Amino acid sequence: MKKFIENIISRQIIDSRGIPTIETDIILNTGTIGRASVPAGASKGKFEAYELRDNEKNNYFGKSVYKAINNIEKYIKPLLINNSVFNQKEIDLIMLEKDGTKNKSKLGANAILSVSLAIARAAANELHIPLYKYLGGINANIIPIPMVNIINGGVHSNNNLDFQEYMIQPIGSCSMKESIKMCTEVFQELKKIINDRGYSTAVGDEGGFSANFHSNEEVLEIIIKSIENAGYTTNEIKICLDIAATELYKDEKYILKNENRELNTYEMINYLEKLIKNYPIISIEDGLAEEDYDGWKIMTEKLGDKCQLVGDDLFVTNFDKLQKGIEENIANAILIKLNQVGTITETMQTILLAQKNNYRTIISHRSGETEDTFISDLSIGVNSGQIKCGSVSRGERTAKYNRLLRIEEEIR
Ligand code: 2PG
Ligand code: MG
Repeated sequence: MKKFIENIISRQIIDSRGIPTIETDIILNTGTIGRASVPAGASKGKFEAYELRDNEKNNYFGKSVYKAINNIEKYIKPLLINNSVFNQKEIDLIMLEKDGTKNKSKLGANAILSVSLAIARAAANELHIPLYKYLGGINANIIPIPMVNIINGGVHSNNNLDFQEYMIQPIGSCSMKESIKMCTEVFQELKKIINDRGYSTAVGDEGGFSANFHSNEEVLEIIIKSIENAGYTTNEIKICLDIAATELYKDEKYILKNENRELNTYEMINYLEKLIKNYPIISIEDGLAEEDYDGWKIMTEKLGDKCQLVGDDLFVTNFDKLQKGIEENIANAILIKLNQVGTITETMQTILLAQKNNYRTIISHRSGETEDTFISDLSIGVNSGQIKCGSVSRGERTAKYNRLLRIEEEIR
């Protein structure tokens, strides 16, 4: 019996920040359903695929997504009905051609992505295999090492921290089960320290603590203390930062409010170098702004062999941007976000390009998330090696970790 797409239903749901987003159901003639939803960023790269919102003042402050949903109903659905659900590439291409723009601004990357992901899920469900296996086949078996966010700053919190994310990575762990144990224990110890200092234990958008601290260094000291209090060493658990430097960059200067300093590119690189030297930091994401391209070259030359340098806003999961970065020796790792590019096909092409060129890959959530755990399966499906999906608190983040725990049980 031919298995084809019989219906597509999209709806508006809310994300973890209480902002509307799209959820799409793909319904097959066999009765099988594939469902997926789309996350949203706060610190967005300039060249991300276009997120279509209604911009009607009286509708969720302009944030509703009914136009994008209407685009699915009116333009995408008629083209996909009766197609085989196993034609992921063709389906993604049909949507790209219908959109016709470079950044998916006509139909909306959020509209396109919700369909693209739901198609993959429907296909996996139809075959009665888990999503990671559908995406990666028998080769999908590497459990990623997580970067677990424990302190939020930047635009993910209203505290005073310049850096957006302070994360820990349990490099001494051999399994997801162990990674979760290690990071959760550190998280609890961190909470005690923060509480003892009389700071707020409230959490930010990605579930990390969101208090006001005296300096970036104070945060790093506290993290080390909580690693030790939990009974681990900084050989087993390292620190990763997402500076999200584009947000700090004004008139060719990096404004560090917390430090009361303004740094030029060279000074910023020196500052990061000093941090790497003094603290067990092994990964820095967006250490410089996306437009500071020459700075990135210098930073990679200076720090590239000491530290993982991750391009997020810099590459926006874009194949051509990564290709250029590889040719010019910029960064040595890429953050992968499905909604920066807008289809699963393009996302996987970018991942493959990175892997072929020895750039490390980190599959990532967004600061505005849903309960969808697609990225957990994707990280294993493509053997990304690393994943960043927030703290060990807040349900939309723990959903991803809990999914990874279940997958680990299946493939070990
Ligand atoms: C980032 C992401 C996810 P946002 O900068 O890496 O942590 O944040 O989704 O706000 O872009
Ligand atoms: Mg980032």
